[in-house]
Amino acid sequence: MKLHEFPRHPLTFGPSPVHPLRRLTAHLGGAQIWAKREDVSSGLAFGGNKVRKLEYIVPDVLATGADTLVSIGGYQSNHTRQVAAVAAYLGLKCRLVQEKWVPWDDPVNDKVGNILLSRMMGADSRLDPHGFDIGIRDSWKDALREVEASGGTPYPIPAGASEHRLGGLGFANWAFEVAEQEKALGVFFDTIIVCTVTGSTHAGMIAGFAALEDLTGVRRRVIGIDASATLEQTRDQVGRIARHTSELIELGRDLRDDEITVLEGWAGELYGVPVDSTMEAIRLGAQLEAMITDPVYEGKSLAGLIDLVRSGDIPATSTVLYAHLGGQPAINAYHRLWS
Ligand code: 5PA
Repeated sequence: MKLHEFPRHPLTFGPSPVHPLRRLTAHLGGAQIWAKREDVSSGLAFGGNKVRKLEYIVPDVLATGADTLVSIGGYQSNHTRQVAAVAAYLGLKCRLVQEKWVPWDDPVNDKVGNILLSRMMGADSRLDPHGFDIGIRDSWKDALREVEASGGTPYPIPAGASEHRLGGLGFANWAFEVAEQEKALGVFFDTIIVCTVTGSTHAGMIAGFAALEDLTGVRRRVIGIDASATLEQTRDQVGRIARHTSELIELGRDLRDDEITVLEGWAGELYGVPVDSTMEAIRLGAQLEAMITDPVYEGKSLAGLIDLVRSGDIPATSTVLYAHLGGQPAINAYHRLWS
């Protein structure tokens, strides 16, 4: 099937906004920097990148007749909050496994921000002591069995919706949305910067931009910035999901190695724990653009962008698009960083 033939259940206001970051661009004195904002593109509980992925998954949920969405993430998972939002919006139940993915010593880390919002929206959100892992987890399988045992019909959504068959489609379509916006704005983004952890955001973009390249003959760089700190696992997962999504949308060729780029250097030692470059990026985004980024994801990808522009790896002649994927509710669970 071609991408536009896959059913899509609208959960966003429409295309996410694209705008220039003029003060950040002037401050760095290199490439022109723009942002595309998944954080302000939906009315569902502060939105974010999972809403776009779920637009392609909801038709399958409705077709199966499931009554409970079951998913998994860390205490401060943005993904599980967005699954809770979509469940509430569709009138379904929601069961969430929230693992202790981050050894972050903050007394409200398991109480405020994303987890508070999920509970407010009626999700059955339960804590689990297991640590970070982007793979398929037993705790999640147990939750699926529990829902079944209590008479419900679960619909499984893995971490970040990434290992889901349709998980890459939302961001494959993002590529075509960018192309439309470029036409309207009279601009061309030769480089895209995206945060990557469970992989299907970046992987979907790779598949979508590959399809676009085959139509237009124009190449661009899609650079994933690792925020998992488990680089090999994330790189494998991005490659696998990008290939799978390419097949799904009938790309008709193999992906080249240069189409799959996940860079390390800004994740620090541990997922979810900010380092100096993260804090500098968060400060620059906030104080130059009032663009709020978080210490787990977007602060790390913004740090990557800043360094690549400063070093000239992204040359001054470039126009670069920073994919802002959301994540702001988690800042409440990191209040010590600013108090
Ligand atoms: C997340 C993911 P992928 O997981 O698709 O690679 O996206 C990375 C990412 N930015 C980037 C934000 C704000 C994100 O929330 N979050 C996960 C979560 O549980 O919230 C899936 C890990």
